[in-house]
Amino acid sequence: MNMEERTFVAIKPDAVKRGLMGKIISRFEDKGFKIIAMKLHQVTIEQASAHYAEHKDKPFYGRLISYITSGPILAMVVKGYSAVSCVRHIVGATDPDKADIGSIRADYGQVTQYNVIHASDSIESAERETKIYFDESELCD
Ligand code: 3AN
Repeated sequence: MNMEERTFVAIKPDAVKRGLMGKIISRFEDKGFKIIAMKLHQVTIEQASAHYAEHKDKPFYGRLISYITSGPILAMVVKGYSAVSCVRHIVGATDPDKADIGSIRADYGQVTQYNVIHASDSIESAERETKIYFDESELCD
């Protein structure tokens, strides 16, 4: 059964710099999702390390932390039916070259390292990631 859920989404620094925020936000609004929190935010090293803790032993970890802290992100909490899986579908596979045509990463990205956008992979990750970037009082739910 479809359930209303909240998920955490971040438009990454390269996409903010490229002026893609409006186009990307439209994808979620066009689908009918509600954006219940949003802010342009410079990620701190502490937030980046907390967000990507599961990747800390990966060879790309250092580059990932530099990338996500290289300029402001647009952090959002998106709400809707099956939001976690549906948003991941709209976002596309991690590698933009393998992402479905029409997904955000396929349309706007070229390589995995600069893949435009982040979206939580489970309800638990969404809760955890939302808390890294937002106070509960900032959510207009
Ligand atoms: P997703 O963001 O699709 O859930 P994860 O959680 O596997 O993918 O990876 C988190 C982030 O780490 C990716 N969005 C990407 O920026 C970076 N990343 C993942 N794999 C690689 C890789 N092989 N090379 C460079 N960066 C990577």
